[in-house]
Amino acid sequence: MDNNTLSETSKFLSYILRHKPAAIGLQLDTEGWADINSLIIGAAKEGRILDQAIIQTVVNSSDKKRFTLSEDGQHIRAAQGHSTPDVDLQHIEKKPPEFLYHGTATRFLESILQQGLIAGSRHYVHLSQETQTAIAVGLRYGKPVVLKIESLRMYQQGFTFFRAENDVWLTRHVPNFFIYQD
Ligand code: HQG
Repeated sequence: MDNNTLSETSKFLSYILRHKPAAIGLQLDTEGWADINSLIIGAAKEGRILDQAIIQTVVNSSDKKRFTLSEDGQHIRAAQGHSTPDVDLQHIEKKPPEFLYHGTATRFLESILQQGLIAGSRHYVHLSQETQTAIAVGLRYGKPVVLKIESLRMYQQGFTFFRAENDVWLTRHVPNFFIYQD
């Protein structure tokens, strides 16, 4: 499979497994799992040809380990990033490191420094342990800027943090007084 097809298929799977399973008549369970056969059948109805091998290739080649296969190999889910209300993935709660980072675009700064970081349409605010990841995330929306979050101080004050299967850190909201421009 060439890189374009790979990336396009990965985006399709992200869209279906995080945001709109109903677009292909697919049902996810509350932990976000989809039956792979149903996924293949649903996709085919929309003219998109998938099979086990293609799905396996996308899962294996995902730089961010976006997808997880179940142990029986018959189910797949997105590791994080959901917006669909069907899913309430029980991420593992974890004590965060002293600082975590959030990449965004400069044009969102003013609003973020006023309201703090909000999850928007997703279930959580996404944070990373390294600044490089944050820069790449910020680049998606324009000129990137990296925000440094006082995650340990938040945790000590009762905020909950989770670490997804692919090491993305999640929390519900980051008030502005824990946010610094790096
Ligand atoms: C911004 C990708 C104005 C926030 C990445 C972001 C990530 C505010 C945008 C994952 C705001 C939401 C998630 C406020 C937050 N005012 N703007 N108060 N609070 N924002 O895409 O974190 O490649 O929903 O800074 O790697 O950018 O898809 O979240 O710019 O891990 O696997 O609102 O998506 O992963 O955008 O990205 P998103 P995100 P994948």
